[in-house]
Amino acid sequence: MSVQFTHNIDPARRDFYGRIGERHLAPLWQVLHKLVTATPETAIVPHLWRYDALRPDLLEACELITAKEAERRVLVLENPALPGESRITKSLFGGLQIILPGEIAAPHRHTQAALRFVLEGEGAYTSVDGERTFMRPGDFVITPSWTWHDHGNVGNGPMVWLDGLDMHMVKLFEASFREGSDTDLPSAVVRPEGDSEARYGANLLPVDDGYSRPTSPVFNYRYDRTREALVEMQRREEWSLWHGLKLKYANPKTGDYAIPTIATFIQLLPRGFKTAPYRSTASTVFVCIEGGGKSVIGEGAGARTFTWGPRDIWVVPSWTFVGHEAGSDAVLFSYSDQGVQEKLGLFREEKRPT
Ligand code: 1HN
Repeated sequence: MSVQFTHNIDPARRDFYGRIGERHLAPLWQVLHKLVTATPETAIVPHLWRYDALRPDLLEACELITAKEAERRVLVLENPALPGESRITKSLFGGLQIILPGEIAAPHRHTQAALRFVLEGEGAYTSVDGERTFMRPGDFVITPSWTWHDHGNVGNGPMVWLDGLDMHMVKLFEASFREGSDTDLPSAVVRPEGDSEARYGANLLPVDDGYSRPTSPVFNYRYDRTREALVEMQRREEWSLWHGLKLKYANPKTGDYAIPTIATFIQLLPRGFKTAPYRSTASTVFVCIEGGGKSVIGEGAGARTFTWGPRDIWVVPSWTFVGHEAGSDAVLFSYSDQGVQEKLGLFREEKRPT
């Protein structure tokens, strides 16, 4: 049966929407195409944080608040399109944490999983479930969901790292729990430093270990080993047109991403290399650890070009083309929600021919 309208239907419709609204009902047809878009519509914008420009702010924060009072002295990297939401992408948190010599960040645990990517300094440790790891620039360190963790700086200078958390996924699912401790003391050391790396980081796996977390049991992927692998592979001069030489940080027990909710990668772009335009549904945070270059993000008149060097951080939104060009041999760390999207069958990518 087809309906023919012979008069102006709009007032009747508005009246109807008003009446059903009182009963918490709404017409889908008014919002369908905002909800189900033909292609991804991103709420975030590309942005670059230059480390040298924000380092004074980190140091000033140290004059204004102690690590103890702050619990974690972190400056949040806020996507400019989403101020006040503590989002670097729609699903992920990014922030820079600074800890001074003699300070500790007391033990706590939460269901949000965290990564640390070390930018500056040495002499600070992170402890996870009673094992410490001392961190150095370029190290990728994991705090799995619901594990006790604390940090301490026993070195001589400030130490800074990037914190990445799956916070907004946990928020979406309304699955956040946290617990603090009532002491200001570091957590007890119950396993020797290097224990996890020895058991799980040497292409060997213990039998009968009872380890059942979905997160990698290796909790520090040290940069000296990562870099050695990249340098060795570079000799073969085999490059992905879209990624250069790119590797994912893997959980040795499962082959999955090291953190189930946050995909992490390391990537080498040799001097002069220019990647072909690439886009995916995973908004991605990039960090330069070595070298320098530029990234072109977007297309046509709206394209942005970011020039980056060591410790700079930038974000590429979902379904936005990006091409990188290395001015010198460059190493990039990156993190995104790609692994979650893959598991849900949502991940898509497009590789432009060159
Ligand atoms: C957190 O627990 C840490 O443990 C760092 O170092 C950053 C950002 C939001 C929520 C919890 C840490 C964090 C955080």
